[in-house]
Amino acid sequence: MSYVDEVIEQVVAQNPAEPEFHQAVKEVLESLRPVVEANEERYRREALLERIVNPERQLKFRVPWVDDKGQVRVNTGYRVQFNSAIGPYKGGLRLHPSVNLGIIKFLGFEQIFKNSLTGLPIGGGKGGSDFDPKGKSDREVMAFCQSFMTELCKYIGADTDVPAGDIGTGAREIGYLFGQYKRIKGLYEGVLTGKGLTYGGSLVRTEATGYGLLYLTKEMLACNGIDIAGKTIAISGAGNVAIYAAQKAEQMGAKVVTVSDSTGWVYDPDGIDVAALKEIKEVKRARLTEYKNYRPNSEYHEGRGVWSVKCDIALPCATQNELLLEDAKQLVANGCLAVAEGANMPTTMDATEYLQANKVLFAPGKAANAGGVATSALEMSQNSERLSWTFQEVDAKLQDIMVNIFHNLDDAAKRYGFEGNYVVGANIAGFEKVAEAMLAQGVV
Ligand code: NDP
Ligand code: 2IT
Repeated sequence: MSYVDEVIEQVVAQNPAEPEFHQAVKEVLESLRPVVEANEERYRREALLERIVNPERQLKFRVPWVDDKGQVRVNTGYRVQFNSAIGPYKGGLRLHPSVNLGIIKFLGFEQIFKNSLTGLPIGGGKGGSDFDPKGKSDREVMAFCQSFMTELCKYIGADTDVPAGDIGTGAREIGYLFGQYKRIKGLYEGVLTGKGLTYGGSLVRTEATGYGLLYLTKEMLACNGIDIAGKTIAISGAGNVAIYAAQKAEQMGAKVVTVSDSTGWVYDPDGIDVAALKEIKEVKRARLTEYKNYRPNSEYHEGRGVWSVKCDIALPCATQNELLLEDAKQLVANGCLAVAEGANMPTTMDATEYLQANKVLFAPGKAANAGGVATSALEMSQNSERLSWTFQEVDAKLQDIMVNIFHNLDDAAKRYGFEGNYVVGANIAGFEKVAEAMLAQGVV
């Protein structure tokens, strides 16, 4: 049996009931076959693949907190410190009722290669909890965050592990987490990114994932002779990534016609009103049913359906496995030219293969959404030098990083005879640096 197949088999056997983790490992290792085959003897002797699929450390802890009625509630907290070969662990904290160890491991595993692709010195990690911030008061969210950080603070630090936001963790949650870290540890350090601008945050971090997604998409299209201006875009999600993806798409002259949340989706033939979306989601923390009050010409539909709308470009920006084979078929039938993943692993493997087989340009999340973590690394740099850069400086660096990522994965794909396969390119380019660093550092 090939080394790749052996390790995939081991991962499935040793991590039962973690389908998302299996999926992420399979996708990466399948792409790495040409690299692994070229170095098989050495990698086997060094057990390189076994090491890369096993987190360096995984923490699971109890998070008790008191709700507004005086009832004690208990959630489970996680932090998976996956790989520190190229820098301190770095990755977000997801707060969503669906969170379990397998989901955090899939996200942490993806983060290793994504962070490597940014070209910045950050290792891979991820954390979170099954706590649901939706419908909770600010005080309840604070109580949860304080309890979560009371345990997490023992394991993180500006030079060891630097968490940030993800689904359900935005500016409010990062503020409460930072306050509690500082209070317990007595350290004013860049232990979290995505901080508010008055206490060490970086300009552009809020916008970075969505903006970065569009910078990379524009470059991918341009290198394939397509101009993004004038194109129709379908976006899923209505959170941090989706909002700023829509904003940048509009600035580039494209028209975004959809957004969605977990209950339904909006079709706005005149182009999504980003200011209205921001007010509904960022200020009121309300549902998308409200959108019609701002834009009477728009349609609201219950359930899922974003990918049934005719578009030139599809940007899944909500969550994992939200773009299925049947959706891919619909997109292809409607003449879609490109899919770029704002979310982590939003496209199933069979859907990805179908899109690629039908010549749809496909940018995988670990490249396309890397702008968020890249800007987090820029926030860490600013915290270290105790300076703040201007919006223009950070934005220019973000653009350079995204354009470089695209060319690195394009080049890696070409080097191994997979021209145009950006999934293979991203996995190989991300892996090469981490593998070299791991081998150089010996058996650790
Ligand atoms: P937010 O919490 O801001 O928004 C998430 C959006 O996706 C909401 O509209 C939410 O709807 C929807 N959503 C979440 N879970 C589900 C679900 N199970 N089914 C349907 N819809 C769902 O998160 P972000 O925008 O930050 O994150 C979105 C994606 O981007 C995630 O995959 C995340 O890992 C990834 N990402 C985020 C980065 C960041 O910097 N924030 C960086 C790189 C990747 P509802 O409100 O109804 O739950
Ligand atoms: O998935 C991701 O890259 C993030 N949620 C951002 C992580 C970070 O450390 O900024």
